[in-house]
Amino acid sequence: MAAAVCAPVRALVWDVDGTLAETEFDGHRPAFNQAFAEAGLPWHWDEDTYARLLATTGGKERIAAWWQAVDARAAAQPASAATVAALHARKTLLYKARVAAGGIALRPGVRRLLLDARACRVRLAIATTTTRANVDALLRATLGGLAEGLFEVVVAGDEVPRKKPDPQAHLLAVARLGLPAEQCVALEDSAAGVRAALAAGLPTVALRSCLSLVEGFAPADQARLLGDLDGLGSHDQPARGQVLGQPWQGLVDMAVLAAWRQLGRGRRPQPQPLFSV
Ligand code: XBP
Ligand code: MG
Repeated sequence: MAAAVCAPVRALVWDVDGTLAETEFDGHRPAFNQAFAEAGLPWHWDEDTYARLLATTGGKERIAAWWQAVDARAAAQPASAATVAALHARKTLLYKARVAAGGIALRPGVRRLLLDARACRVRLAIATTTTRANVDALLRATLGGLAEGLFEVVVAGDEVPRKKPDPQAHLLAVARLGLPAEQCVALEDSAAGVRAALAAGLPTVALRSCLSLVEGFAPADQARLLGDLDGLGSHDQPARGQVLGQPWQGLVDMAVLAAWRQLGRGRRPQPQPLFSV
């Protein structure tokens, strides 16, 4: 594809969990549970519980919020932060091993769109609340050698003081790209991710995941989305949903994203200022 066709979009800013791959319920959740079991804790997060807990973004924050809910007195002890950190470190190792063993695949169409973006010289970035080591493990396991240098900018985990739905991760990704937010497109699956990307001023396409099917989006956020789809689509299963409020189905590629950007120019989300680093 000629780069000029994609000109209105100069970068894609990808979320990881739920967007690149369905990692939450069969990747992160069992890793948390195994870390709890190994530590002798009677904690177990079933899918419904985990779906609720995902409202707290970040694994350490999620463990701390759970502990606070089940035993506020113990969670308030000075040693609790170290316990959370140790549980989370173990969980990260378990998650990476699960991913390296091939337990998680990219969502349909992700590889195709990454390759299309590269062919169009559209730059690639990541803005995620997950730990950086998890991102590297997922990219290595699913993309192999192609992962090398594919994403020019990766903002992950604790690199920003406040995680999604705060826009800091997206704002930092865009600042590192050195591009105006309106020349990028964010791809997100969760309510928190959509809220964050829109608040950073990024035209945003929601790719609904297992999580967003459960939680949905706030109507005010949904109304500001460029697209709200069930995925990127594949040749045997086109994506379905809405684009700029109209029903749409097809394959999401760079030409399609660029055309949506042209059409959606009047609906630009307003960015918030970047925190000082
Ligand atoms: C999703 C998250 C992450 C993972 C756990 O991130 O909220 O916290 O559930 O990762 P995103 P860590 O959708 O932004 O990729 O345990 O490494 O924090
Ligand atoms: Mg996500």
